[in-house]
Amino acid sequence: MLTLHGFPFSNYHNIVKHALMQKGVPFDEHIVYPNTPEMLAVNPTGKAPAMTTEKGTQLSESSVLLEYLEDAYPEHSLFPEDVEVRGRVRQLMKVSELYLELAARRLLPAVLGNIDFPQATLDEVKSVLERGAHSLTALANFGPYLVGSELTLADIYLRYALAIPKMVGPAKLDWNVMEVVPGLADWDAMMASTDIAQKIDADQKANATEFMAFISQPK
Ligand SMILES: N[C@@H](CCC(=O)N[C@@H](CS)C(=O)NCC(=O)O)C(=O)O
Repeated sequence: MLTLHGFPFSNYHNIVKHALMQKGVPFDEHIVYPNTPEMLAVNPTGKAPAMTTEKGTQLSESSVLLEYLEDAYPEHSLFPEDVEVRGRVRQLMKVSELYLELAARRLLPAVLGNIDFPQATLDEVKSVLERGAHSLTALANFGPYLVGSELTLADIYLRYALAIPKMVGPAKLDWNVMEVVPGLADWDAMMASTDIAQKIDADQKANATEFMAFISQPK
């Protein structure tokens, strides 16, 4: 059986876990924390998540894992049939990663570690986040999913890519992505209401104490 390596507090881990559950692909969840010898043994970057496929190949990078799952398990596809719409799904995933998740992640130490950042960094992060929010507004149709009536990988990716912007925006930038993108709050509530999202959120909550203990250990 396929193994997903990572930890349930991780938003990137949860993107892949959600896709596996949505596709109905059986998997073992191997709880392992970043940059440990155990993680480095399955992923040279040391980051979560990683995957050992049924044939024993070790892969990493959440978007690569999603593409692999679509190739290896084409049934219950999370990509639309139409290649033009598929392109839009990939565009939304990339925008979510580059201009929302990664930008906001820069300020995670400001929230979790209460570390002060120079105003220039805060301004720079906010301007990238605004670019992401503007792009989302232009590209998503919320009908009710991001590209229409069917759930796609773009919805799954964005749900977890928003975790850190939702946290750091209001706390450090006086800015809230949920308020600036019309339709996003309703979409988010719809995404959170599914059995799969609720299971993932419950697993994340249950992992919080152990993860916080892991990151507060002296390295
Ligand atoms: N580009 C990677 C990012 C994964 C990532 O940043 N994972 C976090 C956990 S949410 C991590 O392992 N961080 C540890 C580190 O950056 O050293 C992906 O898409 O899988």
